[in-house]
Amino acid sequence: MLHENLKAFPENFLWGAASAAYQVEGAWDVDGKGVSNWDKFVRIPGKTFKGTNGDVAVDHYHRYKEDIALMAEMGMKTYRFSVAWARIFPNGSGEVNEKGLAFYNDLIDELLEHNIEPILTIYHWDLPQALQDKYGGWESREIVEDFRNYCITLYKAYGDRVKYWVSLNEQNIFTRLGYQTAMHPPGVKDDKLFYQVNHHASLANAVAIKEFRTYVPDGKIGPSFAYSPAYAATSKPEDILAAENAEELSNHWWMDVYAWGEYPKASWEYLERKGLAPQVEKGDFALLKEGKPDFMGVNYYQTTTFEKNPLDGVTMEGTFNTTGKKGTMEDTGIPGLFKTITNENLERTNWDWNIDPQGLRIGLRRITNRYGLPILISENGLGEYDKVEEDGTIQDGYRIEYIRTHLKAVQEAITDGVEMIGYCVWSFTDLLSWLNGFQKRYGFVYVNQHEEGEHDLRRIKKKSFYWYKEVIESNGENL
Ligand code: BGP
Repeated sequence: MLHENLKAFPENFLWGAASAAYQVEGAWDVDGKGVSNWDKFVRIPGKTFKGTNGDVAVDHYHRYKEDIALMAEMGMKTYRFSVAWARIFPNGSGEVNEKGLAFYNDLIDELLEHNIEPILTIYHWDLPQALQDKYGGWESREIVEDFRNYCITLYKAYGDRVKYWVSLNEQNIFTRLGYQTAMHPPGVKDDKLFYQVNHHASLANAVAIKEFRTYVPDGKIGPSFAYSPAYAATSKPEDILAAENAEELSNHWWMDVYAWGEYPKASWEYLERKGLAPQVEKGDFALLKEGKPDFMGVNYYQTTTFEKNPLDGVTMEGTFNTTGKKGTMEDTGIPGLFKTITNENLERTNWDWNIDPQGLRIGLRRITNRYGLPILISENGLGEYDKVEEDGTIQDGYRIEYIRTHLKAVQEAITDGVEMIGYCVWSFTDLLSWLNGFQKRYGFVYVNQHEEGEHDLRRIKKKSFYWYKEVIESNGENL
């Protein structure tokens, strides 16, 4: 529907930005931190763009006060950050590292002193390597107990001050890239294991939420799901079915479990026939049902368009664009179910990500209709090259346009009746992009950090910084 007048953003709307420990902190071996799976993975030649790693990242560990001062200057209402498990438990379990606990304590206090609501992500992909070595990390059900212990430690330490929590960040991405495409640690390609690993992660997510009710009864918690709503390439029924298959196997496979504690039917039947369905033990579904979140966290970047894929069609082997050379992304799919196809109606970034604000509105409505949960947009933003002009400014009008149109879509969704908690832009400062180095930038604040050459890590406010400041000040009135 076309709206003549849009509803205003809610009074207490959380305007913010997000980050993740590995991508900003640096200080990878400082103050007793243990080694994470990413600390190890990035050292394998050829895994990341030009061999970049998070050893220093943007040194937020040492510069968080400067960064939070900038957030306050911008008027940010919330900051979503993640805790590095290996800072709290260098070995994943066992003895607590007090210095690690102290770091996030100080960070949280600093945020609160500046009236910025902390949103704490418990797990944003950096697993203590010790657990990978001990029992294969997510490959073993043993991880559920270690994760429970880690969560309870965080709830006890920070639950008095942190009221918004994200359990797992993009479970669908870290399991798929870790175990289906081998692009993330531990770099495995094994479909059967992928579904099993994912099941363990779902159990861990449910345990995290269950324990949360005891330790932080007045808080809110939910997962952050990487939602790419599925479109059909044409109105041909076989393409519509392909898109349905994709929506179910790539999206509902996770969101149904979060919201209802159930796997979607047709996908379960399909995986069982293929011998790929996860092994489920007695009590698993009861536990999953107990882990109902307070909100659905949504990380939205783009929609994906699908068409029919024959039984001998393309697989998940296609190249992913991690170089920033437009047009290098290849189609992927699952034979007999679906394959991706370029959507000619959409513009793309230099990393071949579709730019589709309307897709966000569509996605928000789908979630609302299916699950009836409030939504926190825990990530949305534009990764692009930025250039420091001779006068020292960064004119990122393209980023302003991206965020403005997506915010407009959020407002349209609000007008449609979607209950929105807040909106976190990815990201506040520039940071390390897992596979794409430092050249793919997302921040409102430029950080002088590069793959090669000069990198004094100085912070420069981009044009978008001043723009977002005004958006926040006016509570989104002048988009
Ligand atoms: C999400 C992750 C973030 C962030 C973002 C941008 O999937 O949760 O950690 O990296 O995507 O992705 P990229 O860095 O690949 O451009």
